[in-house]
Order: sequence, then structure tokens, then C-alpha cells
Amino acid sequence: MDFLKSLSHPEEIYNLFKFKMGGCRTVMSRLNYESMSPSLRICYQYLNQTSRSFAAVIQGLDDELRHAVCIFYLVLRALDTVEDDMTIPLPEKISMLHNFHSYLYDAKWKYTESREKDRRVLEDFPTITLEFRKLAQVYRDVIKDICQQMGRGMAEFLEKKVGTLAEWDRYCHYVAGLVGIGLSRLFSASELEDPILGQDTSLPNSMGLFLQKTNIIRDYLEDQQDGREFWPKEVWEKYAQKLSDFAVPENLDSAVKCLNELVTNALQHVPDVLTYLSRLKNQSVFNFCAIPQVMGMATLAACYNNPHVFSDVVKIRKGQAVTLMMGATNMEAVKNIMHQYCKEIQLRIPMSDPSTTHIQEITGNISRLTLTNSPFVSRAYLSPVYLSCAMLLVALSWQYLSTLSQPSDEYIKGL
Ligand code: IN0
Repeated sequence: MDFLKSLSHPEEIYNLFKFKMGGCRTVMSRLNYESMSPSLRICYQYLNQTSRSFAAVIQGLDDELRHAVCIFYLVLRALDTVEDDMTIPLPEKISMLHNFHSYLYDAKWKYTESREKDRRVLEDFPTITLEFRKLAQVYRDVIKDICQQMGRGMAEFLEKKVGTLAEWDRYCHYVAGLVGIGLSRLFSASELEDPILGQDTSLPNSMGLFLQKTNIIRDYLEDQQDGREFWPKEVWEKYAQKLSDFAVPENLDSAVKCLNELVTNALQHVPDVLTYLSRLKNQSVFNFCAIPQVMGMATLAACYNNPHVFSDVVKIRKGQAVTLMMGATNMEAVKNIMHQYCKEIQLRIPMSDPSTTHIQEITGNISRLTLTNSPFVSRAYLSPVYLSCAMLLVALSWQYLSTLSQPSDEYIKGL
């Protein structure tokens, strides 16, 4: 199926094939489970269960940083699960969010009442905190501090909706910007990156804001169905009476206008993302940071001016995701990828849209910043001969792969 979806993108077919054949090792490293304590092994199992694709990218990180990020990720998942759980009475939830950082040093704390998808991390929180307490003090201090700030911020937004654009930035800072700030401090603490990286807060905040705004834009429908609202009122009130109006087909024109304004807003973070990535020195840290950002850009480009955001889930193809994962390993490649998606957006800018001028300005800027000497090979070479070769390759690899069970299979399913 993945191969079929990529039929008009031969380079993706090639990459899906290469990836399955072990190309995934460029960004992932196989973990040595035998050398791990049973509790750490369980932590990695939870990581793989909660986010199969991103788990692989975490596992590509060097040495002890990998464990620190794995624990950080699981702790954040637990905090997020508390925030999302609508069955917890408000006063109890507020207190849990405020005190969450202290549970890291409470060997017995767990929460067994949740019905959320990732409840396992709360039910078995003691296994995660046991490993947390084995981390070096510098890592523990960062993780604890971020949990404290994030818990406080999440509690602040429990009773209010996102109103102004400043509040949108503030909410995204709590749930994602702080993750970037924490990660940068972990990178510096590991000495894989310079101390300066962990001291800055503005660039890593933008990294998180870009990802989170993209998620919020993409997940409009899913959030509506779950009774959640994260689109800022300051923007949607220009186009509708209620945010839920956008799910009604008659309002599709206004909905897309609003969508385009939010995409434009999210794109404003791209220059910071590029500056942040250009500061990274370690290869494994670079891959870890760059992959989610290029995926975010691909998702944003797929959402731009796309009415499907209001009727189904807009997702990037697996072939596209694999191509990005294998490609985003150096600054020049990242710039080329960003440049390509920027061009895709530019080609789809409608003439009469309230944010046309603004998005032209921003994409023009991104386009200039991402211009390199070796532009991305364009899709112009999509000749019939190439297509036939690709289809032949599909048939052959399909046959071959169906007889094999590769370790990367699990991963690719998760994408
Ligand atoms: C993340 C981020 C993440 C990775 C690397 C550097 C970052 C710098 C700043 C902020 C966040 C950074 O990446 C993941 C990516 C991810 O989970 N992708 C999903 C796909 C999807 O569509 O959701 C996957 O399953 O592959 C991310 O989205 N978040 C995250 C969480 C914890 C950590 Cl440690 C790193 C979530 C969020 C809310 C954007 C911060």
C-alpha cells in the first residue's frame, strides 16, 4: 500500500525499499538490550509503544544522552496523559499537574484510574522514575525543572481557551517550547553540544512552537471530535461564529482562509528553526532535531489551502516520511527540503486570500534563507521510463519483502 501511494514519486519508492533493506540505520542505532537493567528495558518498550517512529529517532542518539531523552520523553508523555484525561476531576487534576515534578522522586507514585491511550506510563510510573533517579544529576535537574514549569502552564490553560495569538504562543511554549528548552539543556549537559545551546531559550522555543502549531493545525477535526479546541480565537473569530462551524461543509471557504492564516503564522518560526539546526555539531543530535522539523514542514505544506483538513486526517505518505528521515542528515539537505516545500506552498497561494501578501513575504524569506548551491533534484525527471522501472522495482521488492521479516518492519508500520 505504501509503495502504491508513492507511485507518482519514484524517489520515495526507491527510499522505501532502501529503508526496508537497512537504510534506516543511518538515523537509528540498534539498542543493546542485553546490557540494560530490566527496568530500562521496560522504559524502551514503553517508548516504542507510545511513539514507534519517533522512538527510533531517539534510539539513534549517542550513548547516555539517549537514556536521558528516553526518560524525558516518557515523563512528558505521562504529564501529557494527565493533562488530556477528561475523567480526572478538575481540582485533582490541577493539583496533579502542579505536583507532577515531585512525583519523580517519589518511588511509589502512580496513577491507575486513567483510560487514556498511553495510560501504561502512568500505571507503571515507578519503573520510569526508578530509571530517572539513576540519571546524572544535571539531567535530573533539567527534567524536573521543565516538568514543574510545564505542569504549572498546563494547569493555567485547563480552564481557559486559547484566545489571542500571544496566548497561542504561550500555550505552545508550555507544552512544546519548554521541551525544546529542556532538550537543549540536555544536549549541552551531555557535552555533545556547546554550553551556549542550553543557555538560549528563544531558538529552542521556536523549534517547539513550529511543531506544536503544525500539530494543532493538522488535528483540527480530531480535536473537534474529542471536544478540544486549540485554534486561537483571535484568528478564527474573523471567519466564523464558533470554531466548530468549520466542520460544516457550507463554511469551507472561510475555514480554508482561517487555516491559511494559521499556516502563515506557523511558518514564521522556520528562520529560527534553521538557525537552531545550524548551531548543532553532533550528528546524532542533528538527526534527532532535524527529522521532526522537516516532517513538520511537509505536514504544514500538505495542510496549506487544503479543505481536507476539515473532513479527514491530512497525513504525509510513508514514502515521503522515509525519504525525509534518510535525507535530513545535514544542513544543506535540510535547507533543500525546506526550500522544496516552501516552493510547493508558493505554487498554491490563492490570489484572493486574506493572508496572501503575508505568506508571500514569509515564504519569500524562507526561500532566500534556504537557497543552496545544490538544489534538490526536482520531480521533473518523472519520465515514463523511470515510472516503469519503479513499478518493476515495486513488484520485485514486494515479493521479496513478503518473505522477510525485517527488524525495521515494526518501525515502518509506526510511521
Ligand atoms: C519532541 C519533539 C522534538 C524532537 C527533537 C527536537 C525538538 C526540539 C524542540 C521541541 C521538540 C523537539 O519531536 C516529537 C516528534 C514526534 O513525536 N512525532 C510523532 C509524529 C506526530 O505526528 O506527532 C511521531 O510519532 O513520530 C514531538 O512531536 N514532540 C516531542 C516530545 C518529546 C520530546 Cl523529548 C521531543 C511533541 C511536542 C509537543 C511537539 C514537543
